[in-house]
Amino acid sequence: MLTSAKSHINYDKKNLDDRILLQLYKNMLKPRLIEEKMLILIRQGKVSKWFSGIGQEAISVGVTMALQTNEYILPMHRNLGVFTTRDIPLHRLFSQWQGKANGFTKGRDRSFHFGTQDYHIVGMISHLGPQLGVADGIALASKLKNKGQVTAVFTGEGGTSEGDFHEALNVAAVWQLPVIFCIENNGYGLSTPTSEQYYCKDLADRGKGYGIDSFIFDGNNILEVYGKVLKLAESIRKRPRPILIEFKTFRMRGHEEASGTKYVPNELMEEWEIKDPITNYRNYLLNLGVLTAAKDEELRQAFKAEIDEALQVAGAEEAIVPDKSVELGDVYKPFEYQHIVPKSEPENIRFIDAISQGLRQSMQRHRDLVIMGQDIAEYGGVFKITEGFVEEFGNERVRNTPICESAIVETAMGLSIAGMKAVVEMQFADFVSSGFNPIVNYLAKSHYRWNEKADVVIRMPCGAGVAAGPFHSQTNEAWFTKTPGLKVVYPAFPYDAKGLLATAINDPNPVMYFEHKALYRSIRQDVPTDYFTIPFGKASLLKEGEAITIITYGAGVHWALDTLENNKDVSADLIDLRTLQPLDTEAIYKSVKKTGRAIILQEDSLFGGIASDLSALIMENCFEYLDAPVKRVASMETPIPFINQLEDQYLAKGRFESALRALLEY
Ligand SMILES: Cc1ncc(C[n+]2csc(CCOP(=O)(O)OP(=O)(O)O)c2C)c(N)n1
Repeated sequence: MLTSAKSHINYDKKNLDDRILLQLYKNMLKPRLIEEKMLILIRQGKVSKWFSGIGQEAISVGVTMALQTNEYILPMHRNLGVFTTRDIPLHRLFSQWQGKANGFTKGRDRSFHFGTQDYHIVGMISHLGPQLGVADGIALASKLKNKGQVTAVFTGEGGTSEGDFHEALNVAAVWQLPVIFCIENNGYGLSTPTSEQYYCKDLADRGKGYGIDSFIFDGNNILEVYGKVLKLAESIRKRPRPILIEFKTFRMRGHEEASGTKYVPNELMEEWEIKDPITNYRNYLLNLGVLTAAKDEELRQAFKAEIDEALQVAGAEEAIVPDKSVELGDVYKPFEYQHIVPKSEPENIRFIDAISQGLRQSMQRHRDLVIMGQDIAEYGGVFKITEGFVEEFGNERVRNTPICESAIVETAMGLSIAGMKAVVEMQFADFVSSGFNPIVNYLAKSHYRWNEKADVVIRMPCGAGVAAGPFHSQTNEAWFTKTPGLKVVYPAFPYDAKGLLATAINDPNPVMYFEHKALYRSIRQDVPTDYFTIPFGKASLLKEGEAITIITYGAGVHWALDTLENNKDVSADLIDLRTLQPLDTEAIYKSVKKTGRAIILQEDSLFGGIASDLSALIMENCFEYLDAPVKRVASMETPIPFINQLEDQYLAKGRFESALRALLEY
């Protein structure tokens, strides 16, 4: 039995009662004992990876106990104490770590990479930083709905070097969001010491640069962590604003169990060993008389029994049997499309007006919809699509953002987690590269990983033909069609643009909505003035013919129409795909089986584009019907040049007619 000794941490219990004092102890002891068991299981090969939080328990436990149970926490890989303090049944945690179905990811993601709405916990993705911006979104929802709730989000000191950290802090400051940013400074990021990670004295100093109040707390002192965070949380609930806390602590084991700590000087280990948050607190409670050695032993035995029992439950659970349809069925959240037919008279409007009208009507319909983007509020956006929106919907729902695509995509995800909807306007589709990581790794994979929707539409003003050069002309849909979990919409006409945008906003899955800039003011159509929807995954057959199938989308549709206008003798089916994910393969195969010839026109450069996959699909599914090889026509394998004559040469448009003729003559 352990006995009492001196405490090396200065505790001050202030007015905390014995019940809380003891609860804090129990909540730290439980994850410690789980971890000790885990170390044995790892040696036995029963758990694959383990990121130890031994020595850092006071931070997870103190912060979690300072929050209310319906306030969101976004923990990292060393925050087991967050999960156990929220009382998640241990057998479910063990199932999660063993990749079993009773875990939280059905064996699809490991360790702490999961969230659970039941416990208001949103777990990390491996990339570390993105959840900082997600916390902004959850906090924004709390603020917009006057919920008076705070959100706590964790990062290691290593993660503070990522752009996400800086973007998230800045957004939280500019919008005064109730977020508690918790840095666990444990001395090392994998093998990298703090001296190679940042140059300022304390990471808390970063708060000043963003106009955020910041604090340094002893991360090994449970009473300091709990007491101070409790006070701050109370204050933030009343007056929403972000704060930054740097918790000083130390990582007592390797980055992960297999990697060891050879690079850590012994003196450091020894220095921190005596500051162990549990041993010291135990001694403090023993001296105080709140805990006795016998009671402590009793607690330990009870936890060990609970752990063993839970391990048995998880161990007895059957291993997952792979089933393709189950896996494919969880990539997207099921969406019951509601077909809404327009009733009003049409009006002849431009492509851009249709998008603006569609967005406005969705804002009217969905009170929980927030749109965010650079210069979209009073200025109306660089293309003026949101002109007049602030007057109608107010600045809370039509939000100008700082220039930080990643944090805004993450904020949109946070809004979705908190039950709202978001549309993000990329100023130009090209700039999505600065928000690429959260789109392809966070939004796209959420439903598959932990059953959480990403109710976000990203508007992508894209495309060439406006002599705008390499960074304002790209059509980068192939960056996204490649990624399971995203839907990709690419209308070519005002009617489709309006109806598909309405559907994109209704759909709870992440949708990349491409709107071609060259069509904005050049294409007009009669479009009903009231709200209507168009289903995804239905191509439109714009022309019917016998000799060849032309498949295209976006500006390519208009290039093909012009070409057919100038080649009246060509009898072609012209398919406008309208959505690339889901893809209407049925319409493609039906037409190709009829004509026996297929040509695919794509504005993007050739290699790795959607045309290549369409070609492969046609070969695989219609080979016996083909009278000629499938032809892809795309733009040159260069970046998009600026000046007109170079841009014209680059674009597929100029090569389409000859390719069409050649294929017909094959
Ligand atoms: C974007 C990205 N880069 C690198 C890694 C590999 N990696 C995982 S954790 C880690 C160290 C993180 O250090 P820190 O943020 O201080 O947290 P700690 O592990 O010390 O708790 C690294 C380099 C990663 N997961 N994601």
